[in-house]
Amino acid sequence: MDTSLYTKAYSQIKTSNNILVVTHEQPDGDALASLCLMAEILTQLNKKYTLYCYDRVNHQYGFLPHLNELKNSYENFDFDLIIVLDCGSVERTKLDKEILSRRPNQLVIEIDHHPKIKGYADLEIRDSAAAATTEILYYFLKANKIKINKDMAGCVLTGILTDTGNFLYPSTSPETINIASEMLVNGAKLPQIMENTWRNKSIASMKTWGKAMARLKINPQYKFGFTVLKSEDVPAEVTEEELEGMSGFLSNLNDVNGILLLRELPDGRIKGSLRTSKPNVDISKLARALGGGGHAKAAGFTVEGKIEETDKGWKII
Ligand SMILES: [Mn+2]
Repeated sequence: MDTSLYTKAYSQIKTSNNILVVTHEQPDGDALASLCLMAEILTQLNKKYTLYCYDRVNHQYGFLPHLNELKNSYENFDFDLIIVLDCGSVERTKLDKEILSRRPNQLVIEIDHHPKIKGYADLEIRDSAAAATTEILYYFLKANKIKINKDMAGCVLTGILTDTGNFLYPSTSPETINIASEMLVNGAKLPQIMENTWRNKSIASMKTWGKAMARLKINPQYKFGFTVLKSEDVPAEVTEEELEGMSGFLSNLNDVNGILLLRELPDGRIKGSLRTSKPNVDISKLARALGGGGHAKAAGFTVEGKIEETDKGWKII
């Protein structure tokens, strides 16, 4: 990565006065940790900023600094700089109309590790080999000689751990491990992160995972594992976050090219999560063919419909 992009982005931030920092809908640990890390950088610079996410956030991430400042509304769209973090596409901000029709004096910086879909930012920092957006932000901190405090270190490590399934996914590189180790030295609290992001499953969510696992089947022709969760399988108290790691866990299944988890959402749509641990399989191609997107090893899509059981198996109607 060309470090001049990092220094350019930092100078742009320093000359801006009213900054919007935004991440994707249904945010995960990396999305929120990136947002909070940027908030900490802006706080150190004494900048006026708004942290925005379309969806409300579960309290489990309350340990991240600045998370209590997160809003799902804003007063006026008169920002002079918009920083988009961890969004595979501009649509995932749910502010795409505002961002795409921005005034000439409104600049957009995009920092992301998803494969490129369509350019829209004035300055794009993209590294699809990075394990997390916070990994890219680590290089941003280094390139700009920003002192990494405990809070920043915690954010970088949270993004890395949640986006690699605690170093299990193939996106984990030697650099990822080195950065994580450096963050521990800088004061990141590993036990606190693990308690809140991993050892946080309720009995209701464990039983829901159990239902999905009990139904797991393998398609012998494609060597593909798949399972479904109907909306009645998921009790209301089970949060989106508690179901988050399930597809990653299912990808531990041996001798398959990948897995698919189909889950009915309360709003009448079906969410498909695709995972693979095979180095030569790019699962995002399948996700894109189904109208979704994502990474080579972890991708997904959403379709309208319901899941029905037939004698031949599960069917989307
Ligand atoms: Mn991410």
